[in-house]
Amino acid sequence: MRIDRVEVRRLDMEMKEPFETSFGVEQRKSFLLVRVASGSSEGWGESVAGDAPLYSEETTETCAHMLRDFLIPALLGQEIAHPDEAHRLWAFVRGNNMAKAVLDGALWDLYARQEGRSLARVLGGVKKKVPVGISLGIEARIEDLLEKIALRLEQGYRRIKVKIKPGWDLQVMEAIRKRFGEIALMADANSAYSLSDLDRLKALDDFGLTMIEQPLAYHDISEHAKLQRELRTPICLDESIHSAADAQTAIELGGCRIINLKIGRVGGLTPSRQLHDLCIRHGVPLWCGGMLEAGVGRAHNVAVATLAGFALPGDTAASSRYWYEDIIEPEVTVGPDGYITVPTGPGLGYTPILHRIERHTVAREVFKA
Ligand code: OSB
Ligand code: MG
Repeated sequence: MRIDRVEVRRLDMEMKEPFETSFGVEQRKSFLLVRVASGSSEGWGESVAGDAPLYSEETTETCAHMLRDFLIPALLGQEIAHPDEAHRLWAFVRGNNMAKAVLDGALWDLYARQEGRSLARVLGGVKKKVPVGISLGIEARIEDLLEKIALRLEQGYRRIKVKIKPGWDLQVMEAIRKRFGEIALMADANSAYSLSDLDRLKALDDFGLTMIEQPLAYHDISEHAKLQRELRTPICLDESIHSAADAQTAIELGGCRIINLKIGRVGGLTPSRQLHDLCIRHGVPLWCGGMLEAGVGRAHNVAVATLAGFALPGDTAASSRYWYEDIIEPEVTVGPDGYITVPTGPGLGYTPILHRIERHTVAREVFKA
């Protein structure tokens, strides 16, 4: 496939409710939507960076810059047989994984559509449906969080993840266990702790969490290894893992027992598969993380979660949890059993709806070979 044309749109969408983590509150999402074209075929990708560098160094604006000035020029007019080959064209660009992942995702969708197969299939996915959990933000009062948990359990979500930070942790877990008993429960700290909080972190062991996600610094692996030796609760790394090589380091040092894979954070579906295969070899379970994606990004997450190593429910909740109206048809829905049925149509298997995309578009650029 020769890439003839790339369209980059910037969208701005309002979320149904604010989402608060230890690093900030989000209620709007500004992100990039990319459409690549080869002849009469096209493919779609979505960026996951935030407006500010709170989760990672990248932002929507740095992604736009990398795409415009480096990644798209390197790709346009090139003949590639498979999306993996695009990564060779981009090898000169250090880091900027979220920018690379937008184009990678669009190329994989395009490739799958040209093959007439679903993205899940061309990736090597083995599941027809994927289990889903939900990530719940910090609330003003514990009672508000408990009500949200009750609603989501009723809807079928198969595990509850709660955002924590010092002071919004032990009492919250205690209240959840008291009201809901032995539900599958985990906590995500987004780097809100340090090793000086060891006693507090050890106290979390009493709540039988399936894991604690990224308790320490966003760039750290070695202190997580020290902490893991002190905890019974498995540590899951999110922010610290940018590649299969990082995963290898973390596994060798004992910095985690579980890995949250986010396609954007590792630079796309090609590197996601490398990381996945490494985790399979080491027997380390993966699950698919989320970045509050709109439909295109969500569809990529559903596809990757069909790979065999994704052994735990992902943060791939239904479109309606985030959006008044998603930009794809059908929307992503979660059944009462807490599973998403993976679409079987070509490519993403969900159709981007142009007039809705248009309504949220605030800027648009087209690049031609
Ligand atoms: O740390 O997993 C995270 C959202 C934005 C940034 C980071 C994270 C999250 C979530 C929400 O936990 C996952 C989702 O529902 O998309
Ligand atoms: Mg996380």
